[in-house]
Amino acid sequence: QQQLSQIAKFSTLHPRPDGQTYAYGTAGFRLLGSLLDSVVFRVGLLAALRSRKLDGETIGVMITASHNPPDDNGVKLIDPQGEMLEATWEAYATKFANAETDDELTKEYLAVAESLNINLDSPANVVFARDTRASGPALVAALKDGLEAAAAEYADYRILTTPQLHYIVKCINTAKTATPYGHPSEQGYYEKLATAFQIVTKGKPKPHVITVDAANGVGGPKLKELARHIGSDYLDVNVVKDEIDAVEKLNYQCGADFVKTQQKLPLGLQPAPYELYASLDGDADRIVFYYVDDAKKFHLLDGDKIASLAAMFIRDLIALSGVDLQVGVVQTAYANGSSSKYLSDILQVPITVTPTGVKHLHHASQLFDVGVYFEANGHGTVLFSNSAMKALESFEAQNPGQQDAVATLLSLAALINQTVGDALSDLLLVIAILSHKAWGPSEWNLTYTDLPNRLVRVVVRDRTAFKTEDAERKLVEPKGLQAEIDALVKKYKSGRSFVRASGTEDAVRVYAEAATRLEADELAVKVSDLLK
Ligand code: NG1
Repeated sequence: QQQLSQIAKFSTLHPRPDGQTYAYGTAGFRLLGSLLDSVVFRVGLLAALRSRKLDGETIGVMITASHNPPDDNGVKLIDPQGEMLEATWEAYATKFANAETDDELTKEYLAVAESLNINLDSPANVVFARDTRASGPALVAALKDGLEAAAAEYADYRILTTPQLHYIVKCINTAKTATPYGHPSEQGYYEKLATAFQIVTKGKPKPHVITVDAANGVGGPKLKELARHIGSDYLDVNVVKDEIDAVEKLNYQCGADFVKTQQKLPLGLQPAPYELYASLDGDADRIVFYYVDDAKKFHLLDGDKIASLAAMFIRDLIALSGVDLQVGVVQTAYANGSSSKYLSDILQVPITVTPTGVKHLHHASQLFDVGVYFEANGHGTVLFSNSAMKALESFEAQNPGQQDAVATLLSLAALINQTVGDALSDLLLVIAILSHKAWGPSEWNLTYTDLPNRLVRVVVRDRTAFKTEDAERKLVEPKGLQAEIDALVKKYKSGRSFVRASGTEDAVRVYAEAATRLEADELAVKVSDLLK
């Protein structure tokens, strides 16, 4: 009862803006930072309930708007194993955020507690962090009010990348198990990754210096710290776009999203030919790579290229090791057709296609012994199942080749963030693989050639009218539209196109690919015209 009156009291300090409706989507809540105060307060309440429901396991709350513009912000919850919030709880989050009055909010709170048999006197534990946005500190204050109102214990990890907080959540919740994930601190994260990188690349030539565009976000200082732990005997990283104090520059004409969607270099970058470059997004959970050739032509190495590289390397290591494990890849409809062909025809690894949103990819990749998942935009990771880890740890190698391969696989599992896509960990993974293969970016790029493609954002009257099936590759509604798209696609060599409603913006996305740039552009325009 005391908790409920505290919630009602604190809630008056965080009023919900009139006329605003909120939805917990694939990226949590995300909109203008100035509209999020009440939402973040209420997320604090929900995080406390979630922890109580899970016997006091620690829940994470990350305040970030990732690749979005500087004035935006967002908030998302992290489940105990470092995974995204369980889908059924997204609906509670949305309900809490939209409760009209303080009274309605306490009623919702009680209703969730009662319907899920949650004891409100049991312990609740929450950890949180934020990115570098100007609206962050005020939102943290709102979150603390929510946690205090709900009588939760909490720890403020201050400024972190999103994947660092996922790592810490998993570390805390596995600390007392037989397989602790690591030390639950930022320091522990650097040490774990640095040690794994040193082991994986031991005896290989030192990689060329890599230049990383940190989108003027949190990834900049964190990458420098990580590189310091790795040591310049192993790796030289040149971090650019690292002005975190110039808040208006966050993600502005730089960063992973800009480079991937514009298919061009970050503003002002003057790359040397055939050297490797990378761009992070604003909270460092995504990465894309690129280089220019002699003619200064830009070549993008996106999430599909990372997935293919990782799948190839791990598949070969598994074959060398003699351990009976299957590697599989999870993609979305946005994966370039050439990458899927390369994976299935050349590498002969199984592919699963899921709807957009990393939680879908993450779950699907848990079904493989080793599941590689990446969205084309560079968000992804590689998951080693518990049984794969046990098989590797207990394997008795018959020769040094097998022993080496098993040791490398085990170090890769430590190097790769097992909770969520992590730009810093993925960066090290790619560098380690390239150094094993003695490849530069152009050799990596040669594995397959992307089909030219175009992604178009179309604003429509009602995006909810667009319903899909078959992992978003076919429209079922509006009726008849898919047949019209199919008829257009048929006219193009290697043509493929699909339409789906965005989960993060009020728009519909049209994707098209075809044998030539001209045809891909034309197909995208023609399909977009069908929507008008
Ligand atoms: P939507 O807006 O649903 O297309 C976008 C990205 C996703 C994912 C989410 C979450 C594309 C085409 N879509 O989703 O891959 O990253 O944002 O941030 O890149």
